[in-house]
Amino acid sequence: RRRSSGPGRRWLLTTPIFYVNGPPHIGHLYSALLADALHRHRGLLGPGPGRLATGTDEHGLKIQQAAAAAGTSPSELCAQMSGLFRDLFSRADVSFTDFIRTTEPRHRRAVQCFWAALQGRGLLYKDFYEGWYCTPDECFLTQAQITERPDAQGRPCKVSLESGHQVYWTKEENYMFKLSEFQEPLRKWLQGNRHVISPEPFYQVVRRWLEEDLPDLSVSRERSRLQWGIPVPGDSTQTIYVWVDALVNYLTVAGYPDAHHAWWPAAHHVVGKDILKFHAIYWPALLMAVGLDPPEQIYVHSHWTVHGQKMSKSLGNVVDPVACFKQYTMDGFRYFLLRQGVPERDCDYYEEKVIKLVNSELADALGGLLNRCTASSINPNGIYPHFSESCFRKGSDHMDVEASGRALAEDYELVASVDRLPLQVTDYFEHFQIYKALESVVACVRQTNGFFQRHAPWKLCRDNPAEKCWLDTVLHVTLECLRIYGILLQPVIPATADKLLSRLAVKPEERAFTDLTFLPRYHGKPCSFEGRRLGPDTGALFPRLETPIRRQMET
Ligand code: ME8
Repeated sequence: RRRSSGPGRRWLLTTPIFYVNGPPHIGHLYSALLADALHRHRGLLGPGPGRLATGTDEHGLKIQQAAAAAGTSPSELCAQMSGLFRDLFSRADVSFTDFIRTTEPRHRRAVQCFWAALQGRGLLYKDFYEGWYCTPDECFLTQAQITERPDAQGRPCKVSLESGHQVYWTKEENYMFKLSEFQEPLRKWLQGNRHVISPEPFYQVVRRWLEEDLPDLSVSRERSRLQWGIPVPGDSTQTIYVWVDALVNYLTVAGYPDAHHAWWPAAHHVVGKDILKFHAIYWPALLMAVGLDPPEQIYVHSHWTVHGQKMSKSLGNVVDPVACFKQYTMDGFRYFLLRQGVPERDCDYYEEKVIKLVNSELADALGGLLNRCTASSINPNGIYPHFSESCFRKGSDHMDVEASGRALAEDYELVASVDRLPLQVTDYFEHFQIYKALESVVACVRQTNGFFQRHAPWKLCRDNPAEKCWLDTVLHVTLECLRIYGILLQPVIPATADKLLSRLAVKPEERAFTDLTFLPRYHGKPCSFEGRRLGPDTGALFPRLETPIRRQMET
């Protein structure tokens, strides 16, 4: 039922393009990491072709005002801030294949062509428009969408119900897009594509929106008020609305207007819930309007809060991702965000939670397991030892411990769990439940630690042939488990997974989905790892992080 994977399937994964009115925070990083993990995971399933596009949204009143407040020009502010986003994503190992800035000539051309296509189809008209305008949200609001609240000086002022930002009564001549004509086509599209928006609760939200009236959409602003944007072709008094400009970025990165056919509509957009309406209503309608298909998939995620409060610059509680990388390492922080972030609901961030999670799952459970089966005391030759079928007998006599060697029922359960794991993980990724994929990997890691503990290989004597045979088998099974976890964790913690796989001597060309056959010897197939020398020991897989309390006591 998912069209995003499978051999030869194309995908164009995208993140929102981010406003450059401030530096990036962990919310922006989260969007990018979700898209990156999906992109990397699909790369494991087959080489693509796939693309991952991200970038910055640089036009609009918000940016114009931010530049004025900072005493700089919009283009300087944009260049500086866009650079921060690009650096952050490069540093965070986001494997983007394109980074778009809406101030680039290729984008200006795409937007103007798109506009001409709308106009050519008779879907734009000019009209006087008046209403409450919210600059931070860059949109007009109806009476029902605003409320009155005192400002900092206690004076009453009108604010947006949804965002709380102040609104102003604005009257101007605008181009209008005949959005209302697309209410029915949008409903049909949603009905025919029940999985196009996930998670499911967001699909329902959009369906409900479409039950209400869908008024035409103002798609330009007077140039006298907004100069920082793309001019309407043939009308120098108007600037194209920043949201039309922004949404078209997805076509720009697909090669519009000349070369997008190979990539459109294979677009899979990752977006925050705050911009769902733009992506699930306006964007599909605009695409239909120019004769293009809506995107194949819209993945929606919720927000990060800090100690229960929404992250915002005015509250001063914005979490700086670069500081987090320093404190928790890059993979540690990637792991935390993707393991703890649940797209359906807002998630709370606090430092102790990061440290606890990363220490327990990456340093102790995964790192500890690797340590245990590669330690020179237990694996003195530093190899991937042989697996003995007679020690770990399979078949009808599984439960017959006496007759079938030393394996126990729980050991077969472990094998069954790890056998199932790759498909389970893939299914979770395809359903945008990366946190569940990680949960299932961790459950297996813990099961493997249990297996190791249960058989206490450190108590076995290498000089006794029967015990050595079993010892080798326990090590072989454990290493096989780790090989599977390493491959499956690549999309989330690429550097740590590389370290793990390199330690296991898994070659770069042996790390794809097709290499996920677990414990081939148990399944009667040859194993190319048996007898292989392990890779060099480069120290602990994951450093234990210090808790703030301990750090405090030390200073
Ligand atoms: O809306 N938690 O840009 P933007 C999680 N330029 N994600 C968060 C977040 C938080 N606290 N805060 C922001 C725009 N995000 C437009 C988009 S797309 C054609 C144009 C993420 O800089 C989330 O994905 O305000 C949200 O949708 C996006 O950043 C908005 O970034």
